[in-house]
Formats: sequence, structure tokens, C-alpha cells
Amino acid sequence: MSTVKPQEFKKGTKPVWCAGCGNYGVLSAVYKALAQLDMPKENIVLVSGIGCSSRLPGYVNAYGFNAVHGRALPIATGVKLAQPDLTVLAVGGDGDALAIGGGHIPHVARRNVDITYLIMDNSIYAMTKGQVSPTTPLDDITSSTAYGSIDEPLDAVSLALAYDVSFVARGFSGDVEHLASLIVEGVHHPGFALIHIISPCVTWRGQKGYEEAKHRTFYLDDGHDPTDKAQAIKASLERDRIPLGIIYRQVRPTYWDRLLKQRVQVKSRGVPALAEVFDHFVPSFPSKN
Ligand SMILES: Cc1ncc(C[n+]2csc(CCOP(=O)(O)OP(=O)(O)O)c2C)c(N)n1
Ligand code: SF4
Ligand SMILES: [Mg+2]
Repeated sequence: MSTVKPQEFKKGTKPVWCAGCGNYGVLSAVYKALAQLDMPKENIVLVSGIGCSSRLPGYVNAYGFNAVHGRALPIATGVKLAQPDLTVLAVGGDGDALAIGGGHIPHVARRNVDITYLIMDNSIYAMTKGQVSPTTPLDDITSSTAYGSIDEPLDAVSLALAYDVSFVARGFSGDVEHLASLIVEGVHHPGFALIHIISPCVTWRGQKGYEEAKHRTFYLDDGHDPTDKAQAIKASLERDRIPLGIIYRQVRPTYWDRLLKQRVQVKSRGVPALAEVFDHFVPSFPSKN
């Protein structure tokens, strides 16, 4: 049982988010999860892109890096590979993760880098004043779609399952306790964990985000087996109802495990120069597996 209090992760800087923004709930869940994880602050790094949601690391009492739009994952990968004993969380919005940064998800997935990625989805480009995003519903009027969006929205969970991300979950900013438990599970998972979070923007979408969450979400129960990929895909294909909880989980070697294995192979082949490179960049850090 952790004795660390969530407030210990709270920074003096007050968030600049609008009143009613879903991001407050996500931040509270991050505080709770980090307290439950009970690890030293100096071992935690949060890397974000650019957007309202990407401001989150600035409000957490741990290491943080507010990076470049769409580039949270490559930077988080660099941090994790340089210091594998750190706990690395990547955070960002739907635009950051699924538009400009969308090309990074499959590669982190196939490498299974041990990062927990929080996608804070408000279905809009909020920071730049309400343009259509990859998850804006069809027909929605936004700053850039005066007559309604004519693009089908992307589903982050379906995408993650198609890319074979090894841990896929969905939470809602309005249920802090549940979201915190998903973050804890994601961090404990050895490999890439993607958590899709419904985090409404009240300024550019009014109450729409909260109404969608209220009327369409449901919690997966014990009948759902997250180790069964077919069940996970079936759950993600429900278009009218949105499942919350752990949708998929598979334990398989991480990128670090593979590097360690290669280090042994390189050494056994007796190429001293290459072995030296591996000794330098791939020291024997402990693995979660
Ligand atoms: C390379 C680059 N392109 C575009 C921008 C402008 N820009 C900043 S934030 C943003 C979108 C933010 O949307 P999202 O990632 O969903 O975050 P939100 O603000 O909704 O939380 C854009 C297009 C930028 N900063 N850098
Ligand atoms: S504009 Fe939207 S996403 Fe940004 S802080 Fe305000 S409510 Fe939150
Ligand atoms: Mg957004």
C-alpha cells in the first residue's frame, strides 16, 4: 500500500485550461496513478507534443518535456532507450497523436517500446481555435468545417488494435478513479501501452463531448477477456456504444529485451568494436519481463 499522496505530484503552476475542460480530470488521474505506483519522482518522465492537452507535463512534479507537435512518441522512445530504468509516459491530443504524429504509433507498437501513451481526445484542434481533427464526428461544424465535417472520424482503439499495440485501454476524464487504475495497469504492462481518453473540450465543442461520454460509453465487465484479440476487435467495432476499460493486453518481448538478446549474440560473435558499442548503449538494465 503506497503512502505517497497524489498532492505530492501537484506543481505550484496552476493549469491554464478553461473551467470545465476534461484535461483537469486526466491530470487528477495522473496524480493518483503516480501516487499509487509509489516510485521516486526523479524516475518518472512525461513527454508531450503541442496542444492544450500537451501542457500536462508542466503541471506534474516529475521530469517533463513539452516537445514538438506530433513528436511525443519519438522523443519518449529516445528517453526510454537512453535510460530504460525510467518510467516514461507520453501524452498529447487527438491531433498530435492521430494526425501529424499518427505515423509514429505503428513503429512504437511493432518495437513494443515500454512507454505508456495517454491520448487525450477532445475531437478538436483546441489550442489553435477549434479546427476539425481526425476524431471529429461526421457533420460537426467546426472553425474549419462551416458546413459540417465530411470526413469519417478515426477510432484510436481500432487503430491501436490493427497496429497490434500490446496494451490498449480507454478511459474517460469524468471517471478519475477508473482512469487512474488504467494508467497504473498501463505503466505496469511491459511494453507499449496506449490509453485512449475521452477528455472533452467545452470551449470549442460545448457539452457535446460530455454528452457523448454520458450516453454512449459503457464499462467492459468480467465477461470481456482482454487477452483474446478477437474479443478486443469485436468490442472496438461497436460503433454506437463506446467501451471503457482494458480492451486488449498481450505480454511479449519489449524492444529492450530484443536489444539485450542481440547484445549477447554480438558478443558471442567476437566482433570487439561492435561489442563495445553494445556495452555502451545497452547495459544490462533490469527488465520487467
Ligand atoms: C509542426 C506544427 N504544426 C502545427 C502546429 C500548430 N498546432 C499547435 S497545437 C495544434 C493542434 C492541437 O490539437 P490536439 O493535438 O488535438 O490538442 P488539443 O489542443 O486539442 O488538446 C496545432 C495544429 C504546430 N505547433 N506545429
Ligand atoms: S480550449 Fe478546450 S481543450 Fe483547451 S483548455 Fe479550453 S476547454 Fe480545454
Ligand atoms: Mg484535440
